[in-house]
Amino acid sequence: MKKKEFQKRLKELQKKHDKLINKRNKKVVPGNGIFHRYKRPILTADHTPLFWRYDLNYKTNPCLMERIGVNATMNSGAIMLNGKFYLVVRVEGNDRKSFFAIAESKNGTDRWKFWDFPIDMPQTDEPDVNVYDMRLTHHEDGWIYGIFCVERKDKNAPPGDTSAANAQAGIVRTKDLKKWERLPDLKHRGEQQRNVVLHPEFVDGKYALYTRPQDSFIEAGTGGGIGWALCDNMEKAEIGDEIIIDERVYHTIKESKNGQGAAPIKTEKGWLHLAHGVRGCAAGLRYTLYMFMTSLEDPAKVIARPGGLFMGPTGKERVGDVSNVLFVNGWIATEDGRVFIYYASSDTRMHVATSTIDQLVDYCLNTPEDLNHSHLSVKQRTELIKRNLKGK
Ligand code: M1P
Repeated sequence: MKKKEFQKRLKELQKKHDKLINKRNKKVVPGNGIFHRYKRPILTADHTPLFWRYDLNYKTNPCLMERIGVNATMNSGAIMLNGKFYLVVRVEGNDRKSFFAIAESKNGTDRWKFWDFPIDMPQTDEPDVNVYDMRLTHHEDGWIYGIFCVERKDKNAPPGDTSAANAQAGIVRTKDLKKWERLPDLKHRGEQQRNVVLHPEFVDGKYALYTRPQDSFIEAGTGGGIGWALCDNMEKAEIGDEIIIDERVYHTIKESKNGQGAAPIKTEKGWLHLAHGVRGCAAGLRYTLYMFMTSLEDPAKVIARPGGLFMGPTGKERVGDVSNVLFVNGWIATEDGRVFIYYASSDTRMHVATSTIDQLVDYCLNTPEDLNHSHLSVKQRTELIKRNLKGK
């Protein structure tokens, strides 16, 4: 390619990228009264800076090729700091390695921009092969903790098995999202651990963790359910028995497995929890989001279980690298009572949905529970229909 052509193509790429990252987003109305989706995804692989992907030097890249491609931007932790919205995005390169990068926005719904450099994650003695799905918790001890999945090859895999993996909970902390201190991985009694989330307050003077014990990398097996365990110290985090506070249940949206989404949000009526539930079907695993609420006095005690899914993949969200998946590991509650839910679709892109504390509390306290039988579901629905058609 001639230098002139190179420069022309670069200008075109830059123009297209600027246009994309400066697009405004629009609420999809009228919505379902519980939350609003938005028209556009907030982050896609194309939102990552051109200088992450292209070598912009004519001498070393005369064809202006993408040298290190990005495949997906997904499952992101979220936090508000000094009035700005931040996501710790799981960015996946074309090499299938995920890493974390910060994106920020002033209004939480559009014009998200990545910081120039991804997070340079400090390593433990046993280097991570892959890292993903960081949950951020601004703890009352003053630190912002990030707990994420660290994946390494399963040491016990038989020879020739190149896919068996072991998942553990990696831990970092920061004050400003810039300087990250790596702490030892969580020690626990089980085989594998994913979807670990730190509760924002001390409970009985201890740190409290939501866990997801599982027997193998994909299957929950005899494990599974959202667990709860206390821990003395985050610098050498170790837990004993995990009490299951939200179990898997036959013929529900969380039949195969489930996992806590982000740190719960404190309200006057209790802690709001957002989680993912998984069921198997002919198309593979289907991931949807659901909510529950726990007691202010005892955050491990579930006080409301709205039945069924809160949000499931629809339209374009249904298709991607791992189709039929919605996943969440970040949400932000603002001081004025708004809630920004950052969810990923099909392991490919990030979206936002907005709601309010009042709406989500109403949803949790007034949505009937799943009674686990069709005839009881019909009874619930018939009561609603009768109330609505009174007088007809
Ligand atoms: O591919 C869907 C999701 O699969 C896993 O979820 P879980 O921990 O519940 O098994 C995770 O790898 C998650 O990142 C991914 O989105």
